[in-house]
Amino acid sequence: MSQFKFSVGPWNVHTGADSYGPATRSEIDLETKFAKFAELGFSAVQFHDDDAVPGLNNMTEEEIKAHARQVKALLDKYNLKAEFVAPRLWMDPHTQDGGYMSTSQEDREFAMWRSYRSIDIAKELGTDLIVLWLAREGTLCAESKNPTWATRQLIDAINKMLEYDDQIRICIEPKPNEPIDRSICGTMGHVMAVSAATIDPKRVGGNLESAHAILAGLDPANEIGFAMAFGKLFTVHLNDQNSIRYDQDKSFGVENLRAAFNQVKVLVENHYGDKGEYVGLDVKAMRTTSDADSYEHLKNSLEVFRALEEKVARYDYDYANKLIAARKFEQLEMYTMNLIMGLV
Ligand code: XUL
Ligand code: MN
Repeated sequence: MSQFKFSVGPWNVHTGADSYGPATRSEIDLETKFAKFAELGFSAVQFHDDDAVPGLNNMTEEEIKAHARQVKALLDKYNLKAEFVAPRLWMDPHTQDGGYMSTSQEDREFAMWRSYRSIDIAKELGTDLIVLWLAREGTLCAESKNPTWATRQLIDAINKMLEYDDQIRICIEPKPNEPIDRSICGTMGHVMAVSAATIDPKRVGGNLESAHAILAGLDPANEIGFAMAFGKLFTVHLNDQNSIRYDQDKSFGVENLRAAFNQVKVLVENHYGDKGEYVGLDVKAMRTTSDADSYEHLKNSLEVFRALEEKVARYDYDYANKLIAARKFEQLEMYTMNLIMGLV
């Protein structure tokens, strides 16, 4: 049994299409995904605004809320909660050059409209958390944006969301690149600085995704620990990533088990989950996976997380602290390796 509650998004069960080829698996409807998420042991679902309310651009505010209420009823049916809603500011023609930092005022207004609607949807789904994955908030052409102006645009946009609703919490999911070339807010350090500059810093935190930290050349466990030092790790997206390549969203721990162990260890040591935080997975099945195995990567990630949780529970802190005091780091390293390998 795990001490944590887990969450996952509908996009984590997908058709396998990538930039170079078509779908390799069939579409699965939302209710079927909910049923399977519950069966696998997930407690909550993460949403983009249009995962919850498809086609919201062409709906009135009341129609959007009414549709969100139907999704809430479906969640209730499977005893699932909604964890967060994230405005999808990267698929629409209006977000070609980003949202809050777009060079077009009309597009910036569209980004705010989607953000306000995401807050409305979140409230109907019973969550106070908005995630901002800043997909295109940066530059494709370095000279196209003044980074100082762009950073202030982000702070202003967040302030407007905080003013729109006095309960909502905003959680930035930083990523250093992809699909844009250079992000404006690419790491957890950036997120903490932006948070501090808003009108209500305690309502603005971060979502650390393992793969995004690795893409930035940083250690995911240290990024988690950094945000937790400020009490601002509102959620996590655990997964894995083979070095600095395209964003892979591999199953948790499959590339670097020691780094995965240290992510679980830092979460446990700092009482992640005590304020109701979920352990979110943001993992994708391989393109070669069959329809029948559409959920295997979720099962595998949960299994790896729980196995590492057991390893952390068995971690001999007295022994480790003695080694640390004597600066016997070779022995400390090997103790950790032996624990992970199942040799102690
Ligand atoms: C993209 C990514 C997104 C966000 C949600 O890299 O991680 O799926 O987690 O918008
Ligand atoms: Mn993510």
